[in-house]
Amino acid sequence: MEKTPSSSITPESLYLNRRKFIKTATAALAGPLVLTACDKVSGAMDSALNKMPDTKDVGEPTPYESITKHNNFYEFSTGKDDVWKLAENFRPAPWKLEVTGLVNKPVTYGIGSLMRKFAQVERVYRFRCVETWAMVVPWSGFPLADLIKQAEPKPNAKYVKFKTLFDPAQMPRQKSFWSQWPYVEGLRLDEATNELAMLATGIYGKPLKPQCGAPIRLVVPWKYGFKNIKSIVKIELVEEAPVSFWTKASPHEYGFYGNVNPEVDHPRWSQATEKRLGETFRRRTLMFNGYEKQVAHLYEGLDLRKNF
Ligand SMILES: Nc1nc2c(c(=O)[nH]1)N[C@H]1C(S)=C(S)[C@@H](COP(=O)(O)O)O[C@H]1N2
Ligand SMILES: [Mo]
Repeated sequence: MEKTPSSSITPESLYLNRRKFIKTATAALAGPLVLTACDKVSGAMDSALNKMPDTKDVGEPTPYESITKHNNFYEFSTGKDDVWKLAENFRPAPWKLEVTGLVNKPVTYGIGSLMRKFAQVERVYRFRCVETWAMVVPWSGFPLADLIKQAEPKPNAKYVKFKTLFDPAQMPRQKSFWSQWPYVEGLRLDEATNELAMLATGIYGKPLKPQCGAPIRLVVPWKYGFKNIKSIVKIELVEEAPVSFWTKASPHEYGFYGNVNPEVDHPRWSQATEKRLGETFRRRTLMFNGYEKQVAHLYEGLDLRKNF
């Protein structure tokens, strides 16, 4: 194998090399690269990588540089290109994630303990913002269902409510009265325990950057981006549907479900097509963002035109 100059080792080439490595099992050559890409969780990740869904039906993962430089994070900015800079000094450690509400076993985790307790997986998912930009992200983390099962929901628990950190000293736009902070999101319990839903702690095998929702965020790939709440401090099992940050801000534009649907337009723009970061052409939007097989059964009997 040719020796790769370290300057040309981008996160993507590391990642792709690592995947090739898993497929061909030439451990001796690719080993050091694997460890550089993913030093903290390499043991757990290596076994999880074997179960990773193939990327071919989602296309090439979006370059790390694009994923980390184009963001939506209103706690820092209403812009997209300046979030990474404004979030640079955000401290994601130490961190506590509280799991509480209608559960038999309420618990508070640190990030390290979460990563040790729950089997780590890596999943390459489509991601679709309601504003029509899109990307393909290789997330690492663990299934949300595992954390919920561990807490043992009580029979009257019907929804899961998620809350972002409230810390105006670190998240400057929380000082404004423009909206009600902290950012809140919610899922039905059966959505939250669907196999696709995950809590992500990394991208391309590296810990999440602040702008991407460090240290832990929700990933629900069949829903619009706003459901994918960042920098979570609290997960609460509740009886009533939580009112999301964006639903509160503009209820006729952002509903509880937020399922990707090419046939239900946003009141101000079409949802029929989307544009992946770095591409110049537009792709057709897919029903449930391409995850119809895994999630359509959750919405049987619901009028999808009304449940935007
Ligand atoms: N706490 C919080 N979570 C959030 C947001 C936000 O402003 N605050 N923006 C949402 C929206 S609209 C999108 S599209 C995604 C963007 O995720 P990304 O910046 O990692 O691409 O984060 C979602 N999660
Ligand atoms: Mo978004």
